[in-house]
Formats: sequence, C-alpha cells, structure tokens
Amino acid sequence: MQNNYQSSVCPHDCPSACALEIERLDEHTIGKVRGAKENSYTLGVICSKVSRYADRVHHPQRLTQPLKRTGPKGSGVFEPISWDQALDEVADKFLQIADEYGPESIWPYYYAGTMGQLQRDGINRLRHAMGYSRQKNTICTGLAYPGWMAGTGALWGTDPREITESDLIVIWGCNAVATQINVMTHSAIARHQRKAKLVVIDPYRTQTAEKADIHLMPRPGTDGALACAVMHVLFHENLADLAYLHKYTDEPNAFKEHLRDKSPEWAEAITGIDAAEIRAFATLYGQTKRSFIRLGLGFSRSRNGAHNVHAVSCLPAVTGAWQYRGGGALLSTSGSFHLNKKLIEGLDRLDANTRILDMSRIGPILCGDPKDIDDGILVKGMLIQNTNPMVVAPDSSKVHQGMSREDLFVCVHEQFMTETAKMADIVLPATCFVEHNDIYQSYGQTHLQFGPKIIQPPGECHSNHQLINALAKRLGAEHPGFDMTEEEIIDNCLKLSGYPPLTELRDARWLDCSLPFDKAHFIDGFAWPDKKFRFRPDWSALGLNGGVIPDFPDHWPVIDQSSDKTPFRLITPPARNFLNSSFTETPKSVERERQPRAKIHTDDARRIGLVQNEMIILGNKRGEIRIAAEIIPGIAQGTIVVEGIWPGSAFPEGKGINHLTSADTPAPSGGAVFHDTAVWVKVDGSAT
Ligand SMILES: Nc1nc2c(c(=O)[nH]1)N[C@H]1C(S)=C(S)[C@@H](COP(=O)(O)OP(=O)(O)OC[C@H]3O[C@@H](n4cnc5c(=O)[nH]c(N)nc54)[C@H](O)[C@@H]3O)O[C@H]1N2
Ligand SMILES: Nc1nc2c(c(=O)[nH]1)N[C@H]1C(S)=C(S)[C@@H](COP(=O)(O)OP(=O)(O)OC[C@H]3O[C@@H](n4cnc5c(=O)[nH]c(N)nc54)[C@H](O)[C@@H]3O)O[C@H]1N2
Ligand code: SF4
Ligand SMILES: [Mo]
Repeated sequence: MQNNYQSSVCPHDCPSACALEIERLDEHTIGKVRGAKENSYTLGVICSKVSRYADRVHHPQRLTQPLKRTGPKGSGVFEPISWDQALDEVADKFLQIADEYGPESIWPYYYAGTMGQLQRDGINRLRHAMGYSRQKNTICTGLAYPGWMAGTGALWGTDPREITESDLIVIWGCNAVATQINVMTHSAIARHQRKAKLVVIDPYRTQTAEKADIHLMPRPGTDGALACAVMHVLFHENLADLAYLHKYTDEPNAFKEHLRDKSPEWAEAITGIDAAEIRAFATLYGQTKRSFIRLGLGFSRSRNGAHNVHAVSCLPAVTGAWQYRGGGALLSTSGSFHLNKKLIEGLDRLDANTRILDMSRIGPILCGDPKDIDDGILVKGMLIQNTNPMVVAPDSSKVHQGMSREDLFVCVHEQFMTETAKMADIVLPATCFVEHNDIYQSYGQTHLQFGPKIIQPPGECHSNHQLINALAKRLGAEHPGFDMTEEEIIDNCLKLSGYPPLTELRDARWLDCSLPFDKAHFIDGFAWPDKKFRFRPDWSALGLNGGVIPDFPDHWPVIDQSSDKTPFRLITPPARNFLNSSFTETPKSVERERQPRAKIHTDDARRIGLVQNEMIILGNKRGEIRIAAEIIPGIAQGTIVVEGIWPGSAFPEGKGINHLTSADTPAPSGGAVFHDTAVWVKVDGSAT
C-alpha cells in the first residue's frame, strides 16, 4: 500500500465488510477509496457508491454543529447551540423523565448505520448502566437467523471464499450484484476456472439474475414450496445421499414421506414456476456434489420467512453437499467470531428484569399499543443513533404519528439531517467512519478488521463513543467503559475475547477468523446435542410464537395473500446505489437511481391499462403512495417491486414505501415483513 493510503474497513451494514484503502490528502480530507487487493475476500473489489465515499464525507450537507429545535416537530427549523448546552439539555430531560415515569420510559434506539462494534453497540452500555428499556434487534435478521439455526444449530456455514471451488452456485433470495458484490467476484472466478453454473432464485430479473445460467422466478413468499419440490425430486430420483442422511440428519424417512405429494406440479401452482424448470434445477443440484447455496436475507422478510429459510437450508443436508469443498450453504458468518462485548455494552450491568421493546414495532410502541406496552409505561424519551426509523421502519404512518407526539423527547445523533433527525428536539453531529476508531466483524465473510481514525472530523462532529461517555458523565452513570478512549476500549475488548491486541491487529490489518473446514461444514456434526441436522426443528425453542410453525418444511400460507381488493404482492428490496437510507443524500447515487419506480409485469400493465412511466397509486389499509410505473417483462406476474428506501421527500405526497409495509410480528420471534404486502394498484393518469 502506498504511504498516502491507509487501511480501513467499510462500516456499512453490508455483508461484505470490504477491506478498504483510503487516500489521505491532508489532515481534514480524504481522496480515493479502493478495495484492498491483499484481502482474500475483498480481492480489491468494492461497490461504486463506496468508491465515491469522499462525496459523502465531504458532503456540504454534513451536520457539523449541535442543533435545538425552535419550530414545530418535523419542520426542520433549528438553531445552533453548543455541545455543553446540548448535553445538559438531554441529560436534564432524561433525568427528569426517569424520575417521573421510571427509567424504562427512556428507549435508546439504534441499529447498524455503522457496523463498528464500538460505535454501534456502545449505546447499550449507557442503557444498561441507567436501566433504560432494552431493545430487540429484529429489523434485519429477526426471521432469517432463527430460520437457519432451526436446522443447523449454528450461525455459520461454508466459507464464502470456497465459492471458487464450487461447480454450482445458487444465489437464493439475494441480489448480490447490489448487496454483496464479492459473492459475484468469487462466483466469476468459479465460472471462469471450472465452468461453474450460476442459478438465481428471485421474483424478478435483478442484475444478479441477468448474469445467471438459470433464473427461477417464484412468487414472493413461496420458497418453502419450491424447496420442498426440489427435495421431492432429490428423494424420488435417487439423488439424495442416503448414507449422509442416516448419519447426519434427524428424521430422513419421515421427511421423505412428508415430501411424497410435494411434487413440482404441486409447487408450480404455488410458486408460478414451471414444473419442468423445477425438475431441471433439482436434477442439476442433485447431480453436482460441489453445490453451494448463498441464502440472502431477502426471502426471509415474509410472515413465513423463517420457515422458508429453514426449508432452503435442508437442501445440502439431503444431497450431502456439506461434505465437499465448495459445497454446502451460507446465510451468515456471524457465528465465526467470538468478541466479548462486556466492556463495550456494559453487559455486567444488564438487569434482566428491564423490559425489551421490539425495534420493528417502533410505530405501535410509540403510539402506546397495549400489545407492546403491557406494563403501561409509555416511551417518553429517546436517544437515536445509527438508524433512520422515520424512513426504514415498517408501518410509517404509525412511526410518524408516534414520533410526532409532543410529550416525546427525542435526541438524534446523525451525520445528515434525515427525516428522523428532523423530528428531534436536539440533533447532534456525528463522525463518519474515517473520523473515528472501530473494529469490525462481518456477517458475510470471516475477517476481523480495524478501521482507524484517518482524518479530523468537520466542525464539531463527535463520535458515538464520545457522546455516550459525555452523556454518561452528566447522567451519573458508572462503568469503566465510560472512562476509556476508543483505542483503550477496543484493545481491552480484543484481549477479553482472546484475540491479539490492537497494536497487532492494526499492523496485520485483519485477522482471519474462519473456522476449520470440519467445523464450518458440520463434518463433526451439526450444532445440536445429538449432532444431527433437523428437518423437524423445535420451533418453540426458537421463539415464543414458534409453536405455530409447521414442523416439516412446506408451503405455509400465512402471507398477506392477494385478494380481489389487493390483487398485487409488493416487495421492497435494496437499491444498488443506496445502502438502506444512506447515500440517498449523495447526488451521484441519486442520479443513478433516478426516482422511485414500481416495476410491474408487461401483461399485468396491459390488463390494467397502464403505460410506461405513468404514475400509479399503490395502496392498502395502511396507506397509499404515488409512484412511477416501470413496465418490464422480467418479473413474476402479480408482483410489484419497488427498490430502495427512498426518503419520503422523493415521493409526490412525501410518503415513502414503508407506509405500505406492516409491523406485524412474524413467527417464531419477530422481524420485519418488508417483502410481504398485498396492495391495490390504481392508474393515476399523469405521466412523470
Ligand atoms: N421497505 C424496506 N425497508 C427496509 C428494508 C427493506 O429491504 N425494505 N431493509 C431493512 C433493513 S435490512 C435494515 S438493516 C434497515 C436499516 O435501516 P437504517 O438503520 O436506517 O440503515 P442505514 O441507512 O444504513 O443507517 C442509518 C443512519 O445511520 C447513520 N450513521 C452512519 N454511521 C453513523 C455513526 O457512526 N454515528 C451515528 N450517530 N450515525 C451514523 C447514517 O447517516 C444513516 O442515516 O432498514 C430496513 N428497512
Ligand atoms: N446496495 C445495497 N447493498 C445493501 C443494502 C442496500 O440497501 N443497498 N442493504 C444492506 C442490508 S441492511 C442487508 S440486510 C443486505 C440484504 O441483502 P440480501 O441478503 O441480498 O437481501 P435483500 O437484498 O434484502 O433481498 C434480495 C433479493 O430478495 C428478493 N426477494 C424478495 N422476496 C423474495 C422471496 O419471497 N423469495 C425469493 N426467492 N426472493 C425474494 C428480492 O427481489 C431481492 O432481489 O444488503 C446490504 N447491502
Ligand atoms: S457497501 Fe458493501 S460492497 Fe460496498 S464497499 Fe461497503 S462492504 Fe463493500
Ligand atoms: Mo439489514
């Protein structure tokens, strides 16, 4: 690496956690951002939005000073104040609220705007030290993780670098070109070197699907049926590995019997995929020993999502693909790491009696829904870091209604004036990743990495760690972590975890935490006491609502089915040039995404008399939004796709996509059902 470049890590909530090299132009300025070639996962390839990161760090609209609201909530009318004054106001208010309504009436609310372990999770140290409400982090992985754990018992799988040794790569419910570019890099190597085949399973022709040899387009929420039909073929065409099944799985005979009537024809009626296509895919999968399935989080975001993820995770247990290099499956690598977060999160101060609020239910919770607040303690104060719930949380109308409550005091710590920050009483300016120190693990690869402070922050931006510590002092919170610098707490966390100290990690740039082959591939057995993969999981043990889930994989028809009133099914996957709601402020990303668009099948459009680019209204009982139609042939009929979590201001009525999504709590243990929404489509008549 040239000496004007410094090693870093992409902080965004993206499974790739790319190893970066950042050009430092001077004490305040970064230049080019590129991927680290020496990193065996990143291989020098990063997405274009992050290669333009200087546009985000040095954006003229970065927040640079603390602000106090002087206009009505949401008006965006603020006046600058000093940090001291801002911290005093927040602390006084929190002390007063806790005094009057109890500490659980304060809800520190966060997610993964940065994936840095310190700057993301340090807010929990303040929470636990003060006895504030706890948070259940369901919004992203709430459905997928229990779905994967149900069968395997552990949150790991095949090392993604083994993709280069695969002969068949199946990307299931994941738009890797947009959301994890390195899966495409490694797949391209396998295709070039070994003529590996690529299969993509997605309800529309994503840029990933365009690159595939085979693209199967199920209707949203029907992956359980597709997986069952594939396994029906595997069992009945002698493509199942019986020796493996008997050694490694719980009930292979009963499962085979259960699948007897789940034929490709049965699945065709449910998924909309031709039975012959299902049979051809099943045969290819069954005949390829080194077959690798990359499960995305995308197809888990339905009311039956956990059940469907489990169904897909059964495939390599039927063929025994786990036994081979380049074979098996992966949902997440999170279980490869063993960071001890006691210091960062103040886990020694956690009181298990404090209540837990489900972050996906922020709308109903702030509106005081008794289902969520059975103790009657209304949320009266919030500190929000690393997330933009006004835009990204489901059931926006409820979120907006709750956030507008005059009796709710909100402090938002942000890099930009997001719609959430606009609702705050106090807004505090936050650093970007190149302006603070952190360590990063990953949910899509196996390196533990350090990202140092490279430049000075603009104006008066403070890091999350600085804010948490300063607020703790004013609130009288006590914990050793509140007296440590970023580097001290990171170093201590590494040592507590049995990892090398920070100085070593800094020099090495990253530490490969991959598991040995036998463990990653479950050759030593699956992570249950009897070491067997579970076709029949103990769903009740995976969440309070687990008992309602059918035991064997199936089509579980609890989704928001289309009806005469709401004949279309909406999915809302990520946009390539945004990262959740981030980058919706950088002009290049917006230029590339142009405007919110609703993709709809050519025949559906013809049927309802819709022409290209015409404005349509999508709606259901939660609300309506106006959006331009994009008519395409490559999409499952009856499906509407709206990519990206655009701010409300990008829509004609100021209402964004999550006005349509539901905050229902799916089984077994919650999550957000972003891709499970029945809608009506009305043709509006006006062109864009
Ligand atoms: N319709 C629909 N909605 C969705 C989804 C979907 O697919 N469809 N996806 C869902 C998923 S999977 C997720 S994970 C959520 C994510 O949604 P969010 O949690 O909102 O995700 P981000 O946009 O990544 O980050 C939020 C904010 O964190 C801020 N931030 C970044 N770094 C820092 C920092 O160091 N300090 C502070 N204080 N702030 C920082 C950024 O400026 C940004 O505004 O959205 C969910 N919402
Ligand atoms: N560019 C970009 N990258 C991102 C993000 C982003 O917003 N933009 N978000 C980041 C975050 S927070 C996350 S969690 C990850 C998520 O990344 P992934 O794991 O890839 O999941 P998603 O991108 O949510 O969804 C991927 C695909 O699932 C498809 N899908 C939806 N419903 C179904 C279904 O029922 N069945 C099947 N088979 N497919 C379905 C969608 O059409 C979409 O193409 O990406 C991260 N990376
Ligand atoms: S957003 Fe994802 S692909 Fe892009 S640089 Fe970051 S980790 Fe890599
Ligand atoms: Mo996510």
